[in-house]
Amino acid sequence: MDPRQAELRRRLGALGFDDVRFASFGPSTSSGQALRDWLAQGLHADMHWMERSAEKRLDPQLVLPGAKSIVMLGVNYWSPQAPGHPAWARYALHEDYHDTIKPALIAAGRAIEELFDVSGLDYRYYVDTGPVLEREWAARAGIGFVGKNAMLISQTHGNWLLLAAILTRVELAADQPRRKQNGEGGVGLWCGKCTRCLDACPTQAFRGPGVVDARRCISYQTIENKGIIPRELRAGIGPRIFGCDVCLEVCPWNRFAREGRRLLLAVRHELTQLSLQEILEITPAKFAELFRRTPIKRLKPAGLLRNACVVAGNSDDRSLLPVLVRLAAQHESPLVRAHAVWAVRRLGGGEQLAAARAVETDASVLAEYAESTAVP
Ligand code: B12
Ligand code: SF4
Ligand code: SF4
Repeated sequence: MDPRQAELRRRLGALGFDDVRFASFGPSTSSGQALRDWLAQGLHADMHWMERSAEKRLDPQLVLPGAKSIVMLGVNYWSPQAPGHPAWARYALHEDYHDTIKPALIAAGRAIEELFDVSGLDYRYYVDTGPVLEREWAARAGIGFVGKNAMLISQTHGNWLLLAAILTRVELAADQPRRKQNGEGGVGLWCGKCTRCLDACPTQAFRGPGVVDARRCISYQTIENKGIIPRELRAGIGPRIFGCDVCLEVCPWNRFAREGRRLLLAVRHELTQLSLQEILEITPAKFAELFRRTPIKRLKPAGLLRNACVVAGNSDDRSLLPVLVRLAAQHESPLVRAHAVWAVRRLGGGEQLAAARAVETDASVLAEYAESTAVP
């Protein structure tokens, strides 16, 4: 291998990336059909940006004309810290990784410029939000394989890798994908007969191995969806207030996971100490203070309260009724009121709600109240 490429790998590792591998843009052997089918079936819910960027996701030349290679990077975020109750997705218990990984991507770009004598126009980097099929390319570069849970699973870090990508016009030697000796690849390559993730999904979001119906996925519903969470999914959400790790946690490949160096992450594990009561009582000022710089801030207070109401409704904890009734009757957001009404009904607080209805003025809340009598 070109010594400059070996030096690039070394420097990227030193910057904090826990896995660094390369793939080439040859003639496509992509499972791009999987993305087309996923979109055609509407499994992307209202993430219309996935449709708009589909052609770019399928053809890196549309993202960076003349691109020859892609550098795929993994950042390990495993820690033994329990996700807490209410349960937060593990990645959310950090400052927003888009922000904390970006400076290292900028430094990585500089390293490419310096080592290969190219300019800033000869590469583009992304973490999560770019039009790049990150799991596909990570698998092709050999960071791991795509499990039946759709995750890129690393044989050294388990399910706990965040991914980033640098497309470049520099020609880099490709690393080998991890294939079986007979050359077999594809989704579920090292899953064998295991179906734990498919069976454990609380809302039956898998259409098949590797295929997630975002409309049924708790991660989508609690993070991306800005509106009402469908009633039939609320019970399955259980204690999960932001994101979902169920299909990751159950995977036996996590036995290889080790704590990461966290050079590119800023841990916020203290968030697991927040009780549901505290969250239900949160003010906008407290929300801003607690969730500053975390991915949770994107939800805004009303989104978090919506999720907290669902979790409260699933909690069996009747001591939450007074705060829920208050939210149902008085919160300024109809979204919050609607989910609070559902939670109160589910905890058997119909009478208290009826008493508070005197101050309900919003038609959508009244409709919700009527519908809520049919708790699944
Ligand atoms: C949209 C999106 C979502 C959506 C849709 C999820 C999904 N399964 O597609 C929602 C909001 C539900 C979501 C949830 C989560 N996400 Co997300 N998400 C993305 C995003 C932006 C695009 C994914 C995408 O293109 N989906 C479309 C499908 C068709 O593509 P795909 O899943 O990547 O599958 C490819 C291959 O696996 C293969 N393939 C898939 N199915 C099949 C079937 C067959 C038969 C074949 C042959 C091939 C094949 O082909 C596909 C296309 O090349 C990526 C970032 C990015 N730019 O890639 C992050 C990303 C995938 N998410 C990530 C994470 C961490 C999560 C969550 C764990 C967050 C959480 N804790 O709540 C969950 C996990 C849910 C799950 N099991 O997938 C990480 C995953 C890291 C990893 N190690 O895999 C990514 C890469 C972000 C990042 N930069 O780290 N996510
Ligand atoms: S993230 Fe949760 S809801 Fe989504 S597919 Fe995995 S287990 Fe199911
Ligand atoms: S839980 Fe089992 S089936 Fe699912 S990804 Fe892990 S090994 Fe594969």
